[in-house]
Amino acid sequence: MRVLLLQAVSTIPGGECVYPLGLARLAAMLKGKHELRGLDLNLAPYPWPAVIEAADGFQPQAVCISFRNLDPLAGNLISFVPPLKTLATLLRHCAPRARLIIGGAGFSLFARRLLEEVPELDLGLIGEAEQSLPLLLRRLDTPATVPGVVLRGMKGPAIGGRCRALDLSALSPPDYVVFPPAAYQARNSYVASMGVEAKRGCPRRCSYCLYPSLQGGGQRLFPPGAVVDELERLRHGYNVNMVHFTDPVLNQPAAHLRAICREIIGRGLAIGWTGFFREDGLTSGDLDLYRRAGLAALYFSADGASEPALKLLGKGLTLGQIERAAQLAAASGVISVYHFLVNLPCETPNSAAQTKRLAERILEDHAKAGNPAAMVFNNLRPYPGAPLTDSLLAAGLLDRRTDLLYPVYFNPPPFDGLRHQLNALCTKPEHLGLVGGESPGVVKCAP
Ligand code: B12
Repeated sequence: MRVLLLQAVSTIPGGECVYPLGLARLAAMLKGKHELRGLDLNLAPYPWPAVIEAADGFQPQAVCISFRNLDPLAGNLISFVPPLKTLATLLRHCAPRARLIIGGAGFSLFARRLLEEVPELDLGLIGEAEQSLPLLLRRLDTPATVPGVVLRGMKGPAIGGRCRALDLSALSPPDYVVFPPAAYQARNSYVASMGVEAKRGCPRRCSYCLYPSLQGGGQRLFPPGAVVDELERLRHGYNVNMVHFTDPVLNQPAAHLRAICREIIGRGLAIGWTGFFREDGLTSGDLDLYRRAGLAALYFSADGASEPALKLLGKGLTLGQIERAAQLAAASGVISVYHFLVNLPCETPNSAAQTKRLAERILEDHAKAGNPAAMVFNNLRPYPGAPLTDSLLAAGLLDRRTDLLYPVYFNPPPFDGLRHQLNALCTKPEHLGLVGGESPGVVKCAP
């Protein structure tokens, strides 16, 4: 079968571009059995003519659309659902006989709703699709028998998570032929465009986060040797020198990341990498090992920046642990980026003061070390099914009529300006290490 793998619009024009790792994983499972073609609308200068060209030139029998992002977050109010509708309408017109199949994280979060919203789509698959998509392509006449399939009008929860978590040892490494990595190199100024998986799933139950429903509630680890094989393949086969580990939390379990680092060092592999780290359990010894293995930037996402916020979000972290991790990160010399959510429903003058104090301490520790910190403050984007969203609805703090498919942020007065006040803190010259000490020269937050 001729199968077009299509990455839907997932970034704003000129925005950071991420390699379509999900589709590369699916391509690896489909190659040899189907004729494959790839199209990433985020690379095409004019996406719609590129869709028409692919439909006319390739005449796909199935189009597999990866709908990764619903919206760009970070306070943006635009939605990627309208371009998805345009895409589906265009495909229906140019490839009338092709089956339009949708999947990806954005789809899995709103599966049934998106099928209603975009009637041109035929069906969708929630969750990891390495096994279900090949099966679906064999059973297009009896799709209801495929695990994870979502058909229009089907009853059941809109949120994913009902799929059995895959056995990772049954997966083939990503295919880099359909989407050549070269097209993604050197495009971004902030994020490493190539992603590598060291694990899937998250055992934490943070009240605002749906990662466990997307990838499962336990951690499934790729063997360290296989992870480093992948890094090696990217480095030597595709000249990739920087990757981002896509794990929800990279440094837990700690022994797994340590084993990966030792393997990188043992093989003498020179590749930079970034990832999201938990603050608890971070040690200077581990940071030193990570740095020697190529760690280029530490991303933290404690999200809560006051004791009440950490408790409300269910982070299982204390302010002390966050400060301690920040001191270690500052001293390590590694670029560090801290993400926080502010003006949560527990915000009071006291919690806002705690947040400001924490931010100042982190900035000061970093400035003193000559390693300026980058801090990102956002507001909560509630998702249906998250326990925190349910409690906001129950308390009447979120109107039940609010359509959560489109970007909505919880940011009521009187702390609705807090995010901006805190963001301004980070650009003070002394916090950038530009006055009162040795200038670090370059002020840049990520590779
Ligand atoms: C790692 C990650 C990042 C990294 C990516 C680094 C890199 N170079 O790859 C960074 C930190 C840079 C990042 C940035 C962003 N991200 Co992000 N990211 C993730 C994360 C944690 C994992 C994604 C991943 O690569 N998984 C591994 C691959 C293999 O899985 P996958 O893509 O999901 O594909 C599988 C399935 O979805 C399915 N599938 C995929 N496509 C298709 C297609 C079909 C037809 C089918 C049947 C199945 C299918 O099968 C695949 C194989 O199993 C997810 C959350 C999560 N746990 O999923 C958020 C997530 C996808 N990101 C999200 C968002 C919003 C963003 C940003 C907009 C945030 C921002 N403001 O910067 C940007 C956008 C970047 C971009 N241009 O796309 C949201 C999307 C939902 C939403 N609200 O829109 C998520 C779900 C997190 C969240 N907040 O809930 N992200």
